[in-house]
Amino acid sequence: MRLSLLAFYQSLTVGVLGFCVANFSTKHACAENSGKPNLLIFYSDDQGWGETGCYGNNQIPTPNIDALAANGVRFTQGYVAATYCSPSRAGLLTGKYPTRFGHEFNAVANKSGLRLDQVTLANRLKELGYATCCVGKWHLGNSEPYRPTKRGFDEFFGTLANTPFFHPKNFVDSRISQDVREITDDNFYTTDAYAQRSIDWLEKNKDKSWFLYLPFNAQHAPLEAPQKYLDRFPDIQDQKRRLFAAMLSAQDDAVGRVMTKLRQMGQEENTLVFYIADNGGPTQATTSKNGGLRGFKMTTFEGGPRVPYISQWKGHWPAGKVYDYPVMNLDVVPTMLAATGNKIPQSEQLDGVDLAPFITGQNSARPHETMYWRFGPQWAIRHGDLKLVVSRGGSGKPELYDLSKDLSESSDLATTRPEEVKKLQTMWDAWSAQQAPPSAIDAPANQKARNPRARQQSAARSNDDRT
Ligand SMILES: [Ca+2]
Repeated sequence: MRLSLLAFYQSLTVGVLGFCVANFSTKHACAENSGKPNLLIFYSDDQGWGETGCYGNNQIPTPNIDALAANGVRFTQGYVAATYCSPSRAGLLTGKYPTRFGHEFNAVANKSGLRLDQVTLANRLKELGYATCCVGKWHLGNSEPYRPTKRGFDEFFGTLANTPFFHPKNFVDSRISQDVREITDDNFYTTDAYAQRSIDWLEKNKDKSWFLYLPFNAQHAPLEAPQKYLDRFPDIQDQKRRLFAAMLSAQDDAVGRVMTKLRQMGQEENTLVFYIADNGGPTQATTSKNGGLRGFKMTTFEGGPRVPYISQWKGHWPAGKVYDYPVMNLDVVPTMLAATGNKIPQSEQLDGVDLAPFITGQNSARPHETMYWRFGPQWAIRHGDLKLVVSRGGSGKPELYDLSKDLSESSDLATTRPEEVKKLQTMWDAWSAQQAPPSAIDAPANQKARNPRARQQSAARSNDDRT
């Protein structure tokens, strides 16, 4: 079964790429000054559902992120298909549940990367003639075949995995070479540098149709910020919170700098923008709050997968709209492809949908009647407003919540509504049976080594994966 599935995906990849290559020269010519929309994704790291002004944070001003919502659509129930970094990115860039292809844990990125038979959004757009660039934290594989420039991006400027903000690790600037390089400049701060590099790349590619993917490492640990951002928050006494505020403020500035560049280029109306966080806030580690939701990053309670989710497309999307039906990060690929005038064949079985008809009101139904999550022993299904969930921090048994009345998942209905528990359990079991087994599993800390020093190193590695 696995062999036939693999063969299917390989033939699909060859077929899709072959079709695109056959049409490449024509489409590439069309992409220059074609008027096709530019595409921009801001992907924030570990930013809880409550952590921007437009999602209720009144402590840390985020005027530039809020402006995206004011000029576009703010989704109150925006989800990611996985509750931590690498699988979330795998879902974003493929439009498929990452569990479909075994990308259930961060360990995949550490041991290999996003499976090579998976087509990324950048692959698709590059074959349509788009200029493509990834600036920021990749986290879909360190070794060369898995790096951004082998996955559809013309250029990459950023880190291959988690990193400090100063003197970043695993840093690559593909303009210079594909090799990991050391950053010796003490003033290099990833968030600021990513904004500058994005602006430079946009200037260089302003006459083309372009796709810029900007996955910040803010606000992932470690908490680090230049003094100029810390100085904006003299009244926050909790130093951890003050650092977080500075990091978010820096990221908001970066969003503002990129959007200002679009306006200067006269391209804001011709650019479809998404702003999404990769998973919920790990509140204890970084203070990132989840707006009253239960759970955190790496749990299947709402605080894990529900995130800030905004889209702006001036002149196409309504301005200042609040959209309340659930959407997912898996919807970005089909929405962006549709915006270019292209469709992804149904045979590819993407899990995301084109959001355009839902945003414009052409379709008043839910984009997703049912959503699924699997994260090791934790899992969840949301069908309509009912959610059946097994999550870290819960009872260990499936719990049933009505999210339309119980946003904080505090009143378990499992014992009073057993028929619905059974129905949702059956649906999730059927979905889970269609998913691939994890291709690499996160090793629990302390199980790899016998001597204390090696055990310590093993635990550190594992914690790095998990945070
Ligand atoms: Ca993350």
